[in-house]
Amino acid sequence: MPSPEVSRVFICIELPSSIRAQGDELQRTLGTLDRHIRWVKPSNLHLTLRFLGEISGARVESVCSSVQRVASRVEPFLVHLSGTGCFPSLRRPRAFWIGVGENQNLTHLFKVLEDELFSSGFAHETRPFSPHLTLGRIRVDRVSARVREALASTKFEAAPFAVTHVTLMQSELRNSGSVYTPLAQAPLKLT
Ligand code: 2AM
Repeated sequence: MPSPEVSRVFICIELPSSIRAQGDELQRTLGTLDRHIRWVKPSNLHLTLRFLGEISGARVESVCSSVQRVASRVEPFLVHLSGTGCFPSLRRPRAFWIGVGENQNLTHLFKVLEDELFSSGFAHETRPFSPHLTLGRIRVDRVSARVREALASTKFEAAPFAVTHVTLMQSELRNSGSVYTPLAQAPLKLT
């Protein structure tokens, strides 16, 4: 039986309500497109920096400290969400997402975090950092040409928003969907 001490966690950037509202609006527009698309609850929309999976309570404490140390060394910056796409491909879409414009500050934050986590014993992330905001997950292997075309032609553009803190988030998988609880919200360096 899994120990209650174990938590499923990830490190992310939380989004302002204006962006979540825009995501919600887009989900409503596409809502009835395909019953196999499971939309992420607007309150759960986030930008993942690093997924850590299930870790012990002691490691959660250590990651909290790491996140705080990293945040205190990185200045606030802007993120511009723009465009949409599918993972792994439009031909076999499993996740439908909003894209992040080229952003060296975001990549820098990811690298500093990655180094810090490596120093505290986590293996390096093997997948390239590919920032995105997942709007929906698709529960079938194939979708119709109509759905593919609708996803391919969907536009998204938001005003840049300021990233002011990094969050260590707990994710509990329930039948009704994921429940996210912030375990630490670390402010970026005060300028
Ligand atoms: P995704 O948005 O591309 O699905 C919480 O599950 C967050 O961690 C999601 O944003 C998810 O990315 C990300 N994540 C990365 N790797 C994951 C994995 N192996 N299992 C579940 N979530 C993962």
